[in-house]
Amino acid sequence: MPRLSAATLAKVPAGVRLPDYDRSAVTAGIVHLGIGAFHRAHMAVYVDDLLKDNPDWAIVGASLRRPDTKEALEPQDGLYTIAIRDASGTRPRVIGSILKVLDANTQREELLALMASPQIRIVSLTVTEKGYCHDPATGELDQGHPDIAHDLANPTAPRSAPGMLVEALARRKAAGIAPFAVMSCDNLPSNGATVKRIVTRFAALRETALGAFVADVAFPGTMVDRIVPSTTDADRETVATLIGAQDAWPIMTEPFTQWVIEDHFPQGRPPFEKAGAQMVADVEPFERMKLRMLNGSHSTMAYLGYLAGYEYISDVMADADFVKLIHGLMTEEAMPTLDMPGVDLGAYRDELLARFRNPALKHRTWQIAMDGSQKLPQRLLGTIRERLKAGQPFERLGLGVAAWMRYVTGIDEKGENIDVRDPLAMRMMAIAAEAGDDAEALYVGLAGLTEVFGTDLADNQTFGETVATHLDDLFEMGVKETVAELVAR
Ligand code: CS2
Repeated sequence: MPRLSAATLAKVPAGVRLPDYDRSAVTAGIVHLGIGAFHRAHMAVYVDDLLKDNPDWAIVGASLRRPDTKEALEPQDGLYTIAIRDASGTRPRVIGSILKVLDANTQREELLALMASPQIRIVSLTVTEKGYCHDPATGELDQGHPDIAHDLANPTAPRSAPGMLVEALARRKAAGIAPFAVMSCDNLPSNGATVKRIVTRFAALRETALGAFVADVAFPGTMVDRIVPSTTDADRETVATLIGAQDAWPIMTEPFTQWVIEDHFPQGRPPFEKAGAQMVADVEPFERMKLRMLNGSHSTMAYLGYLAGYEYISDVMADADFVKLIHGLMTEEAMPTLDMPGVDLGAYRDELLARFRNPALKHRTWQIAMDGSQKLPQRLLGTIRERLKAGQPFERLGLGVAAWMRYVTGIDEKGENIDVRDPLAMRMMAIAAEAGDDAEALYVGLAGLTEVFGTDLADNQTFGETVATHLDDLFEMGVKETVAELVAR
């Protein structure tokens, strides 16, 4: 079977949607840092919808860590398939909006030169939570981060996302070229304002005047949503059969997609709204809703579900006790903290539950469990803080936190090792080893991670009692019993 590429595109069976524009006639207006599966299922698809009428907004992608996406897409001329899955089947579409992928490690100069050129008016990012080198509890730049130390010592050869952005902006400043807008598409709270604070701080550490320059750059906030499980070899075979060509890295996703964007692009932007994005003046309420409802549920299901032996989110959703727990978490604990005029939160919740049930999606609990130390603050802890302040209970959210603590011990209920992926994994496992089977000691050790819990939660007695009691139950009764007991109350 031939490899998907510009030359083989004509052989893709009729019925598979292909780029509806001349790819040789479009030019890049966007550089995207962190060209992973999420970007390729989300923003790149919106841009693909728009290129026919807006040919100067194509994307050049860059990977800051591994060159694997470049290696997969280069022989395919940047073309790849998204496969949209639900109970009714798998529908492929070929995307052409990514013109080229650069590896920041080996092509740093080419990437920085492009970012500094006037044709690039937006630099967007999906570098995951940890890619911003910040303290998740405070949202401030982590000045002790090794990549930040490296980039401050070598500002013209940066390796972190903040370092890349600031070096490109410094070059624009020196050349008298207006700055690009920086658009984070990661699941951070107030992602625009947070990333602006981090990047401006980094710039100021380089040079005061550069800090002032970056303080005036536009950092529009976004709420992004589409569930994107990692691709498996079985997925590659399915896609090859559907499109009649080999695609080294197709992207599997769900029908649902949402993008809410703060409309702040001084150098212009593609008409994202024509592709279905919502352009708003303030994106924060949407982000908060999504992080607390979708991602808070996801993380809770990931830790409890993994420990209960459920491989996929759809397996978790087949357990009536877990469904009750998640329904309650959203309805009783998250929804009352949200102020969303004009949005039917009950309908939003029901749609989320239906998406979680999608049997074709095969979204691993283990995948969502990754990097919990970077995710917990905005997904569960912010909601808990508000409930604490209002004197309201948060049993289900507290169980989610306890399940994370149980998970990061690295040993499951059968005594088998868990492959815990997290920047703090080593520290957390050392804390767990020290605590042994003492739930209270484990709670105290982990709650002492101030970059996750700040100092307020660790000192809060109600928080401590709620989480430590659930943690004790998880050890004593196991996950399924603990969930059953809580939802029966
Ligand atoms: C998930 C998200 O992996 C995770 O942590 O919760 O990636 C989730 O699928 C997306 O935010 C959905 O938009």
